[in-house]
Amino acid sequence: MVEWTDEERGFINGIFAKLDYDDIGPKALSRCLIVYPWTQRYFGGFGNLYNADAIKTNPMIAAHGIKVLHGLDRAVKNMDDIKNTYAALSVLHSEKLHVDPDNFRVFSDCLTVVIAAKMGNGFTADMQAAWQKFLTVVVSALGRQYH
Ligand code: HNI
Repeated sequence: MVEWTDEERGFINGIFAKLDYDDIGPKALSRCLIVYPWTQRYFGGFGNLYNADAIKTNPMIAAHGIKVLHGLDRAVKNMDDIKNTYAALSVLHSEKLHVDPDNFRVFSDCLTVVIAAKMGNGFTADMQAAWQKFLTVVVSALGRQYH
């Protein structure tokens, strides 16, 4: 089981408290689709992904980015049991959506880049350390039902 210090909990809650889902969600997902174009294959039904501008202005991608960030809420609210919290979501991504679990890491890196850009110098190394740990646990939990 993952242990969290009070400081780590404080950093993670602090980042989420300031997170503008409607801004960061679309930016993180569109960045993922642009930087790692193979991730576009899962969004074939999402309309125009023809180039970076099309991806950044695609309302379905924006909406989905917000949805994914709200998916992270569940982890913040259940920090001591992230594994079980994501059991069903892991099954969904594995068995129904067939998302390669490597992509969870790729997306989480994009999310970190977008948050760092937004927070600037406020995103300290200690904060990033807690944040990377949080995302590592999330990525691992989402990948757990793959076999
Ligand atoms: Ni993901 C649907 C959460 C990463 C592709 N995803 C969801 C839903 C949530 C969610 C919540 C909605 C489920 C439902 O309808 O019941 N996804 C998350 C989280 C992460 C993540 C928390 C990582 C932090 N998903 C990814 C990645 C990809 C991905 C990296 C592909 C590259 N997800 C999808 C697709 C769907 C999806 C595709 C279905 C979309 C749709 O509406 O058809």
